Amino acid sequence: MRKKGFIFDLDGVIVDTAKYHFIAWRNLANSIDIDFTELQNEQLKGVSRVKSLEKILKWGGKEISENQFSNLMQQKNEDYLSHIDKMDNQEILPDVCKVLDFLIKEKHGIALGSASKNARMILEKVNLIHQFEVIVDGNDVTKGKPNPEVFLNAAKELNIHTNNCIVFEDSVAGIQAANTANMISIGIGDATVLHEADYIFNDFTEIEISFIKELIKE
Ligand code: B16
Ligand code: MG
Repeated sequence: MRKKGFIFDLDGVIVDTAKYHFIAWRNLANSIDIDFTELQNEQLKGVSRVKSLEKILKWGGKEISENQFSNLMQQKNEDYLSHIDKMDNQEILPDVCKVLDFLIKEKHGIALGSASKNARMILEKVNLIHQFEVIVDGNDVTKGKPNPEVFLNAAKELNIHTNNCIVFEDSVAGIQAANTANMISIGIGDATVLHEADYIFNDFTEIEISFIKELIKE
């Protein structure tokens, strides 16, 4: 059996921080008289902080100075971090640890591949930081998903060929990034949204260890 590399996205795969992003982006948008809906929040999944604010300003038809832009970015992140600060391991999504523990026991490579610049802090909060051999996050890349940079860097650091890497992702941009990187893509979420993925599950409770064993055999 060849060692495989399993790369996990963070937000929406390991924890549901999308709800905190939503509150913080809505507060920020409303503070500059822009409406912000849950549907719009969906479109920000996997998208970097800068690109997210650019989209919100475009939706609201607003143009602002560079200085205001960086102040708003900071405002949003401070609001978001006030929620992150209260997180603990109860927020790890169901059965994520079942899969992680199995992969660690079988000695496969485990990496995080997230667009978030707060990824390390969140992993610490939920007490999973030591489970990850490699962490590549928003601080380590120059191009966001759907560019495959984050996953390619993770594979490189794991020292495992891209063909032997498997990505768990909840965003369309992330699935496209994994596919472009020639990795197996596993969508976590709505099948109609994530139809480009090689496999799709609603959540980790649907992923049997027998499925993982089959993947490892390939
Ligand atoms: P931050 P992921 C992404 O994380 C989120 O899905 C996305 O909504 C967020 O804007 C992005 O991280 C940046 O996050 O503001 O914490 O740097 O899904 O790639 O783990
Ligand atoms: Mg995500």
